Amino acid sequence: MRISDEHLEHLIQHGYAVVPNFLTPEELAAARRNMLRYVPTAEELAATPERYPWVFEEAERLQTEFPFVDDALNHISTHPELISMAERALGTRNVVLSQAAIWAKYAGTGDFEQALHLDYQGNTLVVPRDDGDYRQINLILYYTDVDDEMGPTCVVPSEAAKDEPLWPPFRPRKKHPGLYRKEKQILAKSGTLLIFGMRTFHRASEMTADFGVRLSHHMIWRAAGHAFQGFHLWSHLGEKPELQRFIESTTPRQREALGFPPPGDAYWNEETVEAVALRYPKMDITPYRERAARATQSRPTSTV
Ligand SMILES: O=C(O)CCC(=O)C(=O)O
Repeated sequence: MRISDEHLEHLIQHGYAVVPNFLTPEELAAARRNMLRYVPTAEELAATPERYPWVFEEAERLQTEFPFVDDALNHISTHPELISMAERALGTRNVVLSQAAIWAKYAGTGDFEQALHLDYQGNTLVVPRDDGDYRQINLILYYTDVDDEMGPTCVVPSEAAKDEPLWPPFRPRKKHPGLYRKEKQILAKSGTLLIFGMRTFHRASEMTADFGVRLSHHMIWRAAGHAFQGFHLWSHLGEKPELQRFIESTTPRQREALGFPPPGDAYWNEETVEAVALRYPKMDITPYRERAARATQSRPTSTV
């Protein structure tokens, strides 16, 4: 288990946890290669800035959302270790990926400093509860080293913010200097995972380096059961070839993290199994077909 019970205990006690070396070197290299299909390296940008006008126009918003070209980032977004973490933190098997986006920030191109805030406005219609399956889990996975010049994320341990009201979600520095004095800078080597709650005040800080790129992957996990929460229903991207390809090639449990019904779910019958097999011709439909067939055989025959 890459995310230990001690990490989860830290998350619950303090509102955040840091997991160094979450990714294997191979996963990290593949994620970076995948990310560099979307954005240039810092060296490429410096050598030919005129090729990338959008970097300067959109400096603070260079984000791309799941599903991704290549599957390295798709696999990380639905990583079995993240599924396991979400199951344990929420106390339910019924967990789904709510949001996943990669983000590139280039030193010297924009103003990256944020105010301390909570992320919930786009993730729930109400306000967050941090217990049981109401909990939503925010993740930032760093694909480059983030030292104190590369805009480290800052978090306020939950015990230092326990008297803060939930609304409003933003805390400007001028009005809340005390909260900023309690924040902790998360300095991270590439491959590190930061986990924090929806009630954890945090922010991105300014990039003061003259040169470099900060690559990160931001995710949110939640329980499937509460319709007042959630950022994405992945079905709305069902026409995207990237999603079609990933659904065809991944595991039933990773599909489930996107909302796909698991083998054995009551949804599956002869008709849906065969039509889904047509929709995703490269997918191994066997587990769905076998469980549906077994369910049909064991159904009691009517005596009426
Ligand atoms: O990139 C970071 O370090 C934090 C970003 C963040 O908190 C946000 O955009 O909500």
